[in-house]
Amino acid sequence: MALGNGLAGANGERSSSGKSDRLLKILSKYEGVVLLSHIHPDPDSLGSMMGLDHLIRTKLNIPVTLTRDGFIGRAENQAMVRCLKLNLTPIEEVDWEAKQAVVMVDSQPKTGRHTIPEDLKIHAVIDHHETSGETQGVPFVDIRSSVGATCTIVTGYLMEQQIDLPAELATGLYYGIESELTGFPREATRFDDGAAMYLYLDIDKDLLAQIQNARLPHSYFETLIEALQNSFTYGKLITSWTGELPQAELAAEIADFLIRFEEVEWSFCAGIYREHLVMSLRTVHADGRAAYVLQDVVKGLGRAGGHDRRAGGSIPLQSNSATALDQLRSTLRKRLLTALDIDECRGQRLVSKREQLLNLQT
Ligand SMILES: [Mn+2]
Repeated sequence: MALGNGLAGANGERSSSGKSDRLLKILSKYEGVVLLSHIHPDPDSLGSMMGLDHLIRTKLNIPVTLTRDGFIGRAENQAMVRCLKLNLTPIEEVDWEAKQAVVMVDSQPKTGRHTIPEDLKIHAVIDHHETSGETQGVPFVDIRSSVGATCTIVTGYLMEQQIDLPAELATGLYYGIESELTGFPREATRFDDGAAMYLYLDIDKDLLAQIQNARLPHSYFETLIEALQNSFTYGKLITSWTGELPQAELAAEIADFLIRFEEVEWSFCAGIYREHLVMSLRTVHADGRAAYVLQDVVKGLGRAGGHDRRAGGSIPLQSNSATALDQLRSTLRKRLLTALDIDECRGQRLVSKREQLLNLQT
């Protein structure tokens, strides 16, 4: 099928099964495989692990362990795990044996996004992030930053190997791609669309709808109103500050929501999660280099990474005091304004205090 060749050639390669053949050859020397993804796995990580699990078990018939680093908080992601019956081993419970190969998906080593042992040997890295990690000495590396989702790359492997996809797997891979490609401008290539099309007929549409429309907890609405009440615009930028986040991924959801505000080009949201300030940055610009902007903003304080339109980061909090937190926020705000070339100015509330009070009285 032409689509298969297109996907396999995403990296300019001519051979239609080169990458997956090489990956399988490397993994075949081991008795089992452990699949890792970044902390707080998202649908792209989960779908990629599902796809590789199926690929490895079908072709090599060796046991595969899917892992979970940190918690999965986002309702849709929890629904994905539940509806698609994913069996995830908490990363701290993994027995690191030399006989097992370790495959990292949707992230790269030494990017501060994992809680694995420092010296753990990684045998393969499959990713699409713009910001790079350390892959020296890793036997198999397939990083394509132009591709919209890691699930697209993994779907390509399954197509190359001509493996039938159970409905739950097709659903997982499809949702992984879909969730990475939302937003405008789309960060996608024809390979992403080709993979999505290839998967589409095999998806369980009811399961997909259940995941997309996952029921939301009370804390979601509380945090949302807190974020809206603490949103400020500075010219083309909107910032939003929340206190404790009920789950780490909420900062990203709020930044995604605020970037649709017609008066801004950049949105930033930060909240506290487990002694860290968790941040998300979004832009409407296709070539916005958001990941590098956020890396500049957190320089010397924490870590960040991501893509052109979307970036995430975190800063370990030294102290819980309100003053220290205020100071950190003010530093980040100043750095953001500088990085985005916005003159120092007073932020305008998205919803004025007067309106907030009036709303309470009605
Ligand atoms: Mn991804």
